[in-house]
Amino acid sequence: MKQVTTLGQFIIEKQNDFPYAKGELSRLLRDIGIAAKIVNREVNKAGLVDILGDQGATNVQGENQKKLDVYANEQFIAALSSGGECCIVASEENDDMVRIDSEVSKNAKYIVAIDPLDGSSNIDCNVAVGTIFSIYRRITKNGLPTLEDVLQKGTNQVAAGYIIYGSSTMLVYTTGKGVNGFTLDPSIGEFCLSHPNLKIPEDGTIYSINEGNYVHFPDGVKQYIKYCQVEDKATLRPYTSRYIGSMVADIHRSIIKGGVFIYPTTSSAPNGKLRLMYECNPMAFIIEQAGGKASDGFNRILDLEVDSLHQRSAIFIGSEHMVLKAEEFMKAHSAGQANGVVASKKSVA
Ligand code: P6P
Repeated sequence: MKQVTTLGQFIIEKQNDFPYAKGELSRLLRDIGIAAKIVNREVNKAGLVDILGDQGATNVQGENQKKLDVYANEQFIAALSSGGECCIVASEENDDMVRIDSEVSKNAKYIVAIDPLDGSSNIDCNVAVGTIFSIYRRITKNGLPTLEDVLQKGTNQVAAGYIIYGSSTMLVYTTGKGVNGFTLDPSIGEFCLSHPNLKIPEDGTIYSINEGNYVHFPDGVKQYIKYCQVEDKATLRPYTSRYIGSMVADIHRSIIKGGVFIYPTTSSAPNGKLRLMYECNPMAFIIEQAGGKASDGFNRILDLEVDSLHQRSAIFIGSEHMVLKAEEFMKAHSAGQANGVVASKKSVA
């Protein structure tokens, strides 16, 4: 009988990786795992329960909030509030940061940035969606936590992870010592270690980008797409194109099979579409820990200055050799944008 290691057991076992840890991070990760199981239950029956369709409200992104978005946001914030280890939540679904003022959290030392249900536009057509989270240590030492505690560079993350609600439900996370994947076993209601020490292939043959935006892409991206499509047996081209429209699913596939996911700047999204705090930074931390690479086409994602909660960034992320090749095309054909990309971060919407 194969030994089953649950997420809870694994977290406790790995706690020794942090000699000064007193269990707070372990409890925080456990709280996230509990909320993930609750959200999973609703995602898996979304078609049956009247939580589909637009809530009618719109979030700070101006996107219609689907009820499952709202539900997932509420569940994660509730779990983080009751767990007592988190003092602020920065969520895609909330215009401003959410201070956790509960009695148990007043001395909490962690900040969580979260996209509670990424890819939610796919919910109604039963395509994989996900949750993405990023964990930082509080910087300020006393008084109420402030925006300074939240707007930290990606290199300051102490942990990051995602949950993918797909053909199975998986939780994948890192605390800076490798990446591990856990598959939810519904028969026992536990996330069980299924993908220990995940590593992304250093090369791949799958490129993932919304080619519907082709005319609006930087020239470097257009040239890279053409490179992917050229017949060249020695380099296994033409590559395969796969685009789910759910970042978590496209990046999870890249980790398992190898590949590159690109969401560049476009004319309608001059700073990129994806959010630096709760989409790009956590995914970049995970991918680098799995041996891959993540940039905005020029600069390492984890090194980017964070100026605002909902700051956007271009992202080129996945197998190291594929990201490097795409960056070569950006340098050769869109070098002028390099400064623009960095400069535009200062004027982020
Ligand atoms: P587009 C989903 O809305 C999301 O935030 C990511 O999960 C996904 O990769 C991207 O947007 C899809 O955007 O413009 O291709 O539909």
